[in-house]
Amino acid sequence: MKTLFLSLVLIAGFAVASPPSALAVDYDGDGVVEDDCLDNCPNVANPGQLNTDGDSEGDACDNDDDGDGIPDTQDPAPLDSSIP
Ligand SMILES: [Ca+2]
Ligand SMILES: [Ca+2]
Ligand SMILES: [Ca+2]
Ligand SMILES: [Ca+2]
Repeated sequence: MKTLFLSLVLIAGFAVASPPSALAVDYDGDGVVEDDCLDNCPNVANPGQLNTDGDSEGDACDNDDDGDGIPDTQDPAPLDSSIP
């Protein structure tokens, strides 16, 4: 019986001592972890996380930075939605 108790204590102690299962991953190496969608461009290194239009994608991977519906490649002012 004492052995069983000791085993339970050891198991409980190990569970507490183990690191949290949620690993902080940073695939693009910009210092912003991808967990919980903290990195607004998980595949593009953008340490500043600049996001002009405030949507879910940072400027580094958003093909419409100002959110006016005109893609950056065709937008005369890609960072100003007031200029169509
Ligand atoms: Ca990252
Ligand atoms: Ca990133
Ligand atoms: Ca954006
Ligand atoms: Ca645009």
